[in-house]
Amino acid sequence: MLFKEINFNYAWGFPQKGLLTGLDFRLKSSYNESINMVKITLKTLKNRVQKEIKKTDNLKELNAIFNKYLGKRGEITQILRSLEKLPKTKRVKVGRKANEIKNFLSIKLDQKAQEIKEKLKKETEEKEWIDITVPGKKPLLGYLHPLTQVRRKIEEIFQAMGFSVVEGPEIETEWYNFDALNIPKDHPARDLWDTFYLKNGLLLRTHTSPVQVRYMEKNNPPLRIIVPGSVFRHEATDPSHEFQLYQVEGLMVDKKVSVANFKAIIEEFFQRFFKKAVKSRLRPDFFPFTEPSFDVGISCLICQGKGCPTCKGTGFLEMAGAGMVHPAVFKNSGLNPKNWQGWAFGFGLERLAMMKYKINDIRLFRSGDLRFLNQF
Ligand code: FA5
Repeated sequence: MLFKEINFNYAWGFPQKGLLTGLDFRLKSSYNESINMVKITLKTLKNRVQKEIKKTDNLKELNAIFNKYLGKRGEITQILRSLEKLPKTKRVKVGRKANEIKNFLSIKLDQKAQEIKEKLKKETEEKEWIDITVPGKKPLLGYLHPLTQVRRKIEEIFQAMGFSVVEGPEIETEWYNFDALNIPKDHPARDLWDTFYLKNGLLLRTHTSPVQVRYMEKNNPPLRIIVPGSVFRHEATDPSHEFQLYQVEGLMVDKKVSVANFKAIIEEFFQRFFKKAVKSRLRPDFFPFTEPSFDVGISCLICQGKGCPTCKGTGFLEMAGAGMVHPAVFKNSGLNPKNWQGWAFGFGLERLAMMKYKINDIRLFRSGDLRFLNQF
């Protein structure tokens, strides 16, 4: 009660407008009495603040206590301010006392803040405790798909033999995929390639051979290129057939290029790719864009040529189509066939990978089966 009254009037003798109710110290009390009252008020406040500090356990409340008593408009601050109006002798005495209390409470508030912070820190540490001695979880490392590894190896070998690596579009026109390669419309040879046609008249390229024409249109011979890339065929799948596959086209054009050059290059390639001597064979074949044409096979490394489902019991697996560039293709590419000779091939990249790693089913490559992929 005392605190309430005094607090209400701590303007003591110089009351604020409308504040003065019961105690007008200037009129009713002497300064001494007033000073005593202030001292009592301060003591009361001190006890009260201490109790409040003790009770609280969070920084927000603690801050509120500070503002309530020691902040700009805090009760103790106001008392201190009102001391200015006392005569100097009295002011010093009361002022010292008031300041002592103020400092004491400031320290208490600081200590409590520290205590709360420590407690919070401890709690967080307990919650977020990390045992640095526990063995770490090994992150899964990504690695290259076996077909990418094989493609890079093929590129490396051919680049070392002076070939450039070139790309072409997977969505093609009929002209580049067929006509320019000497496969006219309605010619039965088109049936060799089961084609996915798109609604806009374009198609998914069925082989990488269109890039021969695209490249020769823009680059003058002599030239040596390989063209790795995806091709698409509307085919049923089996252990050696996929409907989406990678091919690697090869093209060499110069003044005098022969089948002997082709054989030498291809055998060197097999040697470097398989890192051992591999039995290869060329058999006559037919492609409208090469003349003569042949298919390139190697002895099946899965069954060592004995015959298995992968090589369809023949002991050999067809790896590529090849031949000497047909004069019509040179013409369609803007080159005079009388001036140039060339050979071309088209490998199935999956088939090469199957032989290298002894994989007996081509469908495993795109199965997404990690038991398979983790082996490479
Ligand atoms: C062609 O695609 C010709 N463009 C190749 C060529 C290029 C001939 C240059 C002459 C000159 P072919 O359809 O045979 O040819 O395919 C070539 C190779 O691709 C085959 O030897 C085989 O290794 C691979 N291949 C073809 N179809 C599939 C398939 N469905 N699944 C997996 N590999 C295939």
